[in-house]
Amino acid sequence: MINNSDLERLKLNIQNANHIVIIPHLNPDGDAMGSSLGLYHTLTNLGKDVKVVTASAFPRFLDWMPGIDQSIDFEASADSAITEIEKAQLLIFVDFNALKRAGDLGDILGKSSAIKVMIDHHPYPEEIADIMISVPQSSSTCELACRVMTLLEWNQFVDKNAAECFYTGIMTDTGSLSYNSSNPETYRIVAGLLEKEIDKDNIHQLVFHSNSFYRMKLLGHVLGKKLILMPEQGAAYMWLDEQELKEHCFQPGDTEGFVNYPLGIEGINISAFFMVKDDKVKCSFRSRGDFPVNQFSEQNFNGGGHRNAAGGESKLSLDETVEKFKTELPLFFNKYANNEL
Ligand SMILES: [Mn+2]
Repeated sequence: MINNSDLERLKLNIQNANHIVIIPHLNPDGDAMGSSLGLYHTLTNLGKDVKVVTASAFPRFLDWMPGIDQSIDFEASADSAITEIEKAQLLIFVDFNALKRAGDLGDILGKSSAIKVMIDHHPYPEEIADIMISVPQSSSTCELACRVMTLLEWNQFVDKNAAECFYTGIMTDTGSLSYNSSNPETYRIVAGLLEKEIDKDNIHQLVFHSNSFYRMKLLGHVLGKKLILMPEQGAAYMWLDEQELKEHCFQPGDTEGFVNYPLGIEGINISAFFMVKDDKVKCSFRSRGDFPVNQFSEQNFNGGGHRNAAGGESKLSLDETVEKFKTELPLFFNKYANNEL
């Protein structure tokens, strides 16, 4: 729920701030970049000096987004990222609700004396901001951010650029409105964005049909050679090591969405994907129905997220991480099946 006093404080604090920095989560996806840039355009139109600072690079399939070339990547340009954060009177965290989700930027954000706002739709928020707008029922942070702009009566500042960005996050977080999107309110927001004359078919094309040759080959490789089923749990898992990524000229974002493919197999309702990232193993989990991958990830892989979509990480080797999954999933699944969670 969004309460009125939070909205009033948000409005006042935005009105009073000149420099505003918006921060999405680490390894930003369509919803994280969409909500960052949607707010960036909207608040810029309101006359504010706004910057988007990311904790790590955005994926290639989003490089068409209006304004994305103005965002500052902390990993690539730490100094200018820190300068912007220091200059900010207001920080807006979007699409995450725990500072660890901002990676190495988390500490810097935690220590900042700026007023902090969080706009997010993940469950179990930590108290990381002065103004917390947390609505786990929302399909996406983009939907929520858009609703907030309307409630603040700033809809006229949501221009076509902002609308394209907001639409992108709703589209990517709901699999093009195929899941997590049964609330009529989502469509009212989409209708409002279409009224801004966005070309939604083109956005779909840009995001989903602009694979690089290498990404397509990598997808073929992982499905062909690295997909294992666990029929008793209705689960499947896949993994990629550093060598395989290198051989396919890996770029950030290339493995985005891979974890969803096994759910297309009859009888598979749980999917996991593991890959090496820096000195850790990045874990992604998906499910259909009520199997809570967020709880599973929280208990075993230092992660969390939504019931049907969660992330995590492991400091074990890739092989050990996969072994851990093979051991822990059946144990957790039994508890789930016996209603013992
Ligand atoms: Mn999201």
